Amino acid sequence: MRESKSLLEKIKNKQVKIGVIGLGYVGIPLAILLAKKNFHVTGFVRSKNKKDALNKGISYLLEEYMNEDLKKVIDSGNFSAKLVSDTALEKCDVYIICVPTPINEKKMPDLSDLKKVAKRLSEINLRGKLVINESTVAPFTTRDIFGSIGKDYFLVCSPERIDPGSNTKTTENIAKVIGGVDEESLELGVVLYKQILKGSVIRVKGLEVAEMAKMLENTYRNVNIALINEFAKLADKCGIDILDVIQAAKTKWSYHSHHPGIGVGGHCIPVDPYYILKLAKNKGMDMEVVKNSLKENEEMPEYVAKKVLDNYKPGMKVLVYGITYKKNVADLRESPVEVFCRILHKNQVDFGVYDSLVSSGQIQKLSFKQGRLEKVDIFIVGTDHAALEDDHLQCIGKDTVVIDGRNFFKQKVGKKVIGVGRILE
Ligand code: SAJ
Repeated sequence: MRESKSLLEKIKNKQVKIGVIGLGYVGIPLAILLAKKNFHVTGFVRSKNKKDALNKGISYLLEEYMNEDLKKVIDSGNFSAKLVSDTALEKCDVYIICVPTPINEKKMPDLSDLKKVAKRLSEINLRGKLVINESTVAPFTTRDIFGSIGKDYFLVCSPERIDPGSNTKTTENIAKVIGGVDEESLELGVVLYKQILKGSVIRVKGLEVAEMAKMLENTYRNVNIALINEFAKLADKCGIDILDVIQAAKTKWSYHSHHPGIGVGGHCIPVDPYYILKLAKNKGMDMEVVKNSLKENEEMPEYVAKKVLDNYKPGMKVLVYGITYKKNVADLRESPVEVFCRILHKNQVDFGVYDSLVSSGQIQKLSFKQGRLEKVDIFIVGTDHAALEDDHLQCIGKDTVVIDGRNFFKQKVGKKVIGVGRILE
């Protein structure tokens, strides 16, 4: 019969050994936070290169600030990285799983990383230990994959809520939802998170409520972005400035504003709704609103590309400024701007790509040309990085047509600014 008292004591007096499995955008900030709060943390990764980089204080996440923090916790002796195959995994008392849950080319959930972790954990004695799933999954997945991998252990689901690129919404200060397979598991998880989070820790009834809450949060965002994209298309047809409309609508207490743009990227918002669609299908139900919203957002790169084609003539100089999925973030995953560039390529548009957060090697790896900050005939905003404020001055002349995929420009620049749901001329 399992008992949670000794583990609870060890968590309270920070004697537990914590294993964070999966060191990426979620795992690294979490491991650093735990180590900063004087927990003993081992980060477990699959690749030797990542392990060695982490132990040298290189977070390989491109966000510089992470490296300093990493070096500090390594020097403190509270953090080190090991291979997930290392026997050190068996010495942990708490496992926090932060591996990716992407979709495959058929837009179906890919749970292979989670299943590999479950298999690895099933090889060790989990008695009296706590397993926490932070990876984003649909309801019933945590139970299906981690519910029977050993005897007499505790199981919790607390979906990550990272906001990459934000220095206000950090791992430490966001509210965190947590559900347990039973009361004892939940209590252990709540006590642990309360030791490290300044934000509130929200107990919910069971693993599935926590899983579905995460699905709802991100599907809500996808649907609302789709709604404003659809309104922007209508605004284009009506000659109404969508930003004026949003400013006006924002004065209503129940309106939560989103902005139209070239598309929806990242490893959360365009991905997570496919997980809930799969569950709905398994339950014999279609979710038309969710399906149509995904489609609406996925069509935005094409919608903006058409604006380029309407203004492009062979021989023109064209620059795509910014190719990552979101402003001030160096991540290319699911970037709609990459999709947009492929469409330009397919239509024989000759263009260069410039993104101060992306190396020319990465741009060439995408088989695009490295662009330069110079006067061009067509200047396209793919990602509205902060540097655009200054960089655009080197690129936009009086005859430059600007295709503003992020509605960055609030005043007319160049010959005219063609936005998404607005035109400045
Ligand atoms: N986007 C729009 N219009 C909007 C908001 C976003 O087109 O009004 C686009 C962005 O350019 C980007 C994509 O959608 O391509 C996703 O944007 P995001 O701000 O949601 O960026 P993420 O993926 O970093 O979202 C994260 C998510 N965090 C987690 O999943 C844990 C998301 O849930 C958060 O809502 C979001 O941060 C946030 O709040 O900033």
